[in-house]
Amino acid sequence: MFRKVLIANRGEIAVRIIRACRELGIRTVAIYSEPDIESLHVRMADEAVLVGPASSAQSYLKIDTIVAAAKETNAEAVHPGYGFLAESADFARAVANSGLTFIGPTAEAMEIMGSKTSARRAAVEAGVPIVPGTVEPLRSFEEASATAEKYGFPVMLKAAAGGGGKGMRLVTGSNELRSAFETAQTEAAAAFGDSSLYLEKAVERPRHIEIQIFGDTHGNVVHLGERECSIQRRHQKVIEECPSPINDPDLRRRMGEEAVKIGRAVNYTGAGTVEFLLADATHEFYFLEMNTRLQVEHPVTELVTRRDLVHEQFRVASGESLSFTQEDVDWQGHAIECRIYAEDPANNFFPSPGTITHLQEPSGPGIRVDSGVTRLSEVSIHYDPMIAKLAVWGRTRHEAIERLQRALDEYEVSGITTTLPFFREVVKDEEFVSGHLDTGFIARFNERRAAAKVSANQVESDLAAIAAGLSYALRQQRTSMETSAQAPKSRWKMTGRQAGLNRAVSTFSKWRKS
Ligand code: MV4
Repeated sequence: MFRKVLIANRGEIAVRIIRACRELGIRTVAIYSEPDIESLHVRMADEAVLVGPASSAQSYLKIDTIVAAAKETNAEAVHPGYGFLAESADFARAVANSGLTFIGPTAEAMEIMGSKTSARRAAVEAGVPIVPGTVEPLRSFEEASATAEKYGFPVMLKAAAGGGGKGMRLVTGSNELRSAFETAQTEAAAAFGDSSLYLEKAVERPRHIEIQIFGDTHGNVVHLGERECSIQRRHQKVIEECPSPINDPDLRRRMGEEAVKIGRAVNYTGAGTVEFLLADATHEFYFLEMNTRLQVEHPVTELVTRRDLVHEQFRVASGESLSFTQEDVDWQGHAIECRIYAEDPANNFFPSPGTITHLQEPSGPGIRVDSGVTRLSEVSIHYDPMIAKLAVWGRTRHEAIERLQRALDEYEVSGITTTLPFFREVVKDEEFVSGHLDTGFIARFNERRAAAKVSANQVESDLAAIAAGLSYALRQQRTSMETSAQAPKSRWKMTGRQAGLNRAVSTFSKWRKS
């Protein structure tokens, strides 16, 4: 096993990796940018090296500086986490060429999966189903048009160098194809420096289901089951679960076997994720792409399989065999993860940077919080706004949802705005609770929420009318008390009536303020 490892990342994932190193007796080197000097991952590591100013391009993405930091501190290996340089074949090569171990697959495997068309070719060669469409980049609009007619609309245009939905266009008819082709090309060129596109038949109401795989250097490739990631907002995952609410062991076995075939085809080592689209109506599934890294949502797999994926990454990177076989893997209970972002759900999820002035994280039975922040942490606009992940485990999906509701109610963050209030609504949503998820969930949820707001406004304006009526009645009462000489008994009655009206008006104003 390694004696010392450099972690080429920040935030919650750097903290997660440091925790695994502690357990394995590995010394840790953190890297940090200037504003991150007091951050949690720096405080937790044994050593830390400044790699540059705030901008990622000048700090967390500087390959030469990071490799030099690893050499200077006598680290033996580099863990890239996710994001930043995690899927850069150039980085993996630079690490290997300086005599260090890259915690991940080979640069070759990363390159094959980095290009979506070459990944599709690898899947076809391995005998894994892909979404019907082209496996070579389209050479012209005419070719795109002929292929679209062949497969039939609706079709998807996607960037060959893309992934994660960038440069992607849904085309529902031939009249839209030319402009979609041109804008997708322009977007792909701007985002990836490569304008090539490919085309797929569009899958309707797809579910995004991915399989966790693991390979070692002794030829073993296994899978750890699926994660349901259909709840996404602008191609960003929001909630992930294991197992999928479909919870079909036979489907899991078949998808797992296809994912392992992909892994074997590229001699995959370490943790990887094979993404599939699953057609809601037929439960047919198709290979979409492969992520050659540890993923954000790995905790739900860890909770249900009771295995530590980061430990396993270190084992296989140091040349040991996987600590378990396919037959050893089993799945117990249900886990759900929410990504807590420093974003304002009431303002179109706009980033909400600032200082965390108060923080109370949930705990207790079945709760796991992977956090990158503490009280007084600065949430900067320079980096991903995800500050923590809340993952829960229950024996059933129902129990997991109850725990999640409880944990979300316990969670307190002040100083910045977070997506916590949004999750508190999602976990009570009937469609979410039903588990019948697809990638259109968030759009439908937002519509339901907007409609609920309209009816809440209606109640408010009705009550405002009642309050106006009460005030009027109160004034009338006062006027008549002041002007008429009443018998003592009826005066007493009127004073009581007035007190009642006063109470009603005050209750209403309090309600309006809350
Ligand atoms: C699709 C699709 C339907 N048909 N491909 C979006 C991100 C990228 N990884 C692939 N994506 C999709 N590809 C075909 N042929 C629908 C999506 C899609 C989607 C997929 C997963 C999760 C959320 C999504 C939201 C919109 C569209």
